[in-house]
Amino acid sequence: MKARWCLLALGLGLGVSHYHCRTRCGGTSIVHLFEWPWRDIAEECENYLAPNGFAAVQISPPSENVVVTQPWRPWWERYQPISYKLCSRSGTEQELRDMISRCNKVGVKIYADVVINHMCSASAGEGRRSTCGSYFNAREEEFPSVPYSASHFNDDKCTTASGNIENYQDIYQLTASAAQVRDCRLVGLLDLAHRKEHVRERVAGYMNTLVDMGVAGFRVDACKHMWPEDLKAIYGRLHNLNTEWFPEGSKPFVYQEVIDLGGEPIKASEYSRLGHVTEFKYGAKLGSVIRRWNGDKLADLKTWGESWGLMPSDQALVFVDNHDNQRGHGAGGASILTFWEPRMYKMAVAFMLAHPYGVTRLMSSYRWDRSLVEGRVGGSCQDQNDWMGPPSYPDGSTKPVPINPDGSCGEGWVCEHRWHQISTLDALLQTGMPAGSYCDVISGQRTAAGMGCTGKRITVGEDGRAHFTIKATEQDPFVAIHAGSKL
Ligand code: AAO
Repeated sequence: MKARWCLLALGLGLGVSHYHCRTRCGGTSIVHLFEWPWRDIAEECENYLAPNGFAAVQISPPSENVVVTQPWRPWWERYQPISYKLCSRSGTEQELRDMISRCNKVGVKIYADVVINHMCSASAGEGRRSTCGSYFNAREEEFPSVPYSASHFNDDKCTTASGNIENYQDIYQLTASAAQVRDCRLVGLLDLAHRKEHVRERVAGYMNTLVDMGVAGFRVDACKHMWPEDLKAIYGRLHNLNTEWFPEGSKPFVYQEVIDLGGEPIKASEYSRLGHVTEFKYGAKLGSVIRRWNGDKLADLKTWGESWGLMPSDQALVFVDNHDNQRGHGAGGASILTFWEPRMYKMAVAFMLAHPYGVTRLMSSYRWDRSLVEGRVGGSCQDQNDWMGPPSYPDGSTKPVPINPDGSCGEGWVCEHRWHQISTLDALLQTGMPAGSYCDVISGQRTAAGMGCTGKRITVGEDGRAHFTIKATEQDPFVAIHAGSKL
């Protein structure tokens, strides 16, 4: 039966400007410019993101971190804070401030990835091996630049022998397990005691410094490892957004990293009353469908959404992959699609951007010299180089992001957000409609005489296919034709 309607959408998702955006509020998607220098982000906001309708950039942690040299300057050193001073591999405080204002000026918001659950590793030693040169003593839990001292950590609360999280799954000792995940050290990282007034004050102070600089929201790292009531107390202290760029009374947009793929006592739903939450099932399930695993078919995606066991759409922050699971860290499993499999990846991202579920976030990566070996789990493989940092100079400082004449990025930066299949739909697609010329009812309408069209004309060939070009920047990145719009 020939279709009577054909609707095609290329949306770049949602904009967000409120604490907890519950309705579609214009604008477009977030892009995580992973490890980008602040100077390059400012350029990208002005030259590409604003013109192409992106709403926001997620930036890598801006706080001072420990400098790790074994392995050599891994990306993950940025998840080991030493203080809340704002100098990092991405640049100085002044460069950060300049980037935030230049991006805000062109309508691209900045969301900062904030690491507030912990400080550096307990085995990070002592000294000034840090991105601002601040002194610290991990063994004694001394961070004078904040200041934090041993009494500000959870050592007294953690009951595991190692002091580390030893078991996520311990569903039967619900309270003990939850406590373990929240009061013990995540992979050996010194766990802050957020029930303490001093810690709440320091953490909120750090986040408010960023808000006052013009940041519009936060990706809050490792929320699963903090008690919801402690986070509520901290969020409650956050300033309203800077009125130089945002309406009076605007609240920071908060999205919380909680890995909940089921099977553990701590649930993402415990955090959704505080802000958006990462929906890790999204990428895992979509990857499985696009790979056609488990007999899944693309057509099944027509029911995509909460009926697939995903959290309510207005609570969800979604992505095809993130900086962890594109390199086997965190969670999501083998079905996760990444830039290493471009054809399927583009399909997944285009679907995510066109589908109305959740607040969407694009990953923008750099390439590294993968070294895949047999993993601990049979059949799985592990990347021995999953630690490798961004394109850098011998001194460890991050290289700029060069833009090639064709709009792609050079020097090992992948820039999936610049892939034209992601920013522009330019394809010959099956419409299922009878051959003929149709008026696109989104961009226009048939003229009174019926032969003209005030909008786009779509020509459907004998095989039912038609060529569509939809740029992400179009006001309404949709095309719709139906039997009645045939010219
Ligand atoms: C580095 C070294 C460590 C060293 C440490 C201290 O790699 O060997 O001990 O320094 O010296 C990043 C890196 C870490 C790095 C860390 C600090 O990924 O490798 O450690 O910086 O430099 C958990 C957390 C989650 C976290 C994830 C990586 O819940 O929040 O681990 N992600 C965030 C950031 C991440 C960062 C940190 C937190 C720390 O995005 O970049 O770490 O700031 C289960 C649990 C998950 C748990 C995973 C992994 O997942 O559910 O909550 O994530 O295990 O531990 C299936 C299951 C799924 C399970 C998964 C894996 O998929 O369904 O539930 O298997 O087992």
